[in-house]
Amino acid sequence: MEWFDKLKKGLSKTKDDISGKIEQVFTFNKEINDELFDELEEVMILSDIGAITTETIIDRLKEKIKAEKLTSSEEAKKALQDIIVEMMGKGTQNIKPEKLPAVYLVVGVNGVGKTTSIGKMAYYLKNNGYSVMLAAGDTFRAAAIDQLEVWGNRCHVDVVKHTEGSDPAAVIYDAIQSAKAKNIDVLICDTAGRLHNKKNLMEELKKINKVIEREYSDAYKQTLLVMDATTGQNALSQAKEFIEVSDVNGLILTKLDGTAKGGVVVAIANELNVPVKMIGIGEGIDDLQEFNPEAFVKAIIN
Ligand SMILES: Nc1nc2c(ncn2[C@@H]2O[C@H](COP(=O)(O)OP(=O)(O)O)[C@@H](O)[C@H]2O)c(=O)[nH]1
Ligand SMILES: [Mg+2]
Repeated sequence: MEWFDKLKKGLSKTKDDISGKIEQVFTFNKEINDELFDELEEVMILSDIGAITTETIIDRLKEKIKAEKLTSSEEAKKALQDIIVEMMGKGTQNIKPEKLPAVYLVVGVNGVGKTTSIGKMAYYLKNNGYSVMLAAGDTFRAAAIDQLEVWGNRCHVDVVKHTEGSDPAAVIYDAIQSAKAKNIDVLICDTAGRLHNKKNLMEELKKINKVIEREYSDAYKQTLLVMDATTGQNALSQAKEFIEVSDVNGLILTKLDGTAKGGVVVAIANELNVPVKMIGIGEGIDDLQEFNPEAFVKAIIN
């Protein structure tokens, strides 16, 4: 299946809703007037684009309509598409390492899809010719370690683990030694997201980062934040908190198959200074896609 088709299929719920609604605004209002802007604003906010980004987009749309003397709503729709594409940036994003060896630290709150995404990332990277190893840095529950092992078996990659309740930084330490010994290209580290407060989480991540910097200073290091698209604007505020406390290099946006909204992707592009690298569009092993902003915009406005 072509990747564009797959993205479209994965976004089908998003498409029926956000895109269907945007389409309706432009079909019902043939002329450009206040009603069109009001309806557009409402649809965009309801689709998780959020008030701040919606306002920015509507303002730019009004300016563009004026500057280019657009008169039909069809032209306005095209202008809207251009504005959002410009906001999102061009070029396909992915998680291929810029140099080797690489170490990826995967962070995010509980339940967003970290462990599942790590499994899919391992599969994706292996398919692209990289050797991969996983580190079970979420030691909070035995089930979390088992879950990562299941993914390791599925992808035929080694998983370095300790027992439940052990120190995550020690797991990462061992995994780094093992990755070095086996000449692994990419080591992906799982982490817990269920620490009860921000201070604890910060301290744990700090400790892990210290180990990585000390033991693997030459490695290409990336901190990837996983966000659940179905939580809309909440995902955005969670992300802002993580970005405040750690250097996040990229975002993995999961569960885009599970939301009829999807506008949060646009809000992320406008409000966070971190690129979306990959998107999750299902629970299967190959349901993690490289992110192409332009294709995404075309899937929601056409
Ligand atoms: N539909 C769908 N479900 C997902 C996706 N990514 C993760 N999940 C599900 O979300 C749930 C939580 O995932 P998990 O990886 O355990 O989250 P973690 O706590 O962040 O490690 C699981 O049931 C996953 O199968 C996705 O892209 N689409
Ligand atoms: Mg997990």
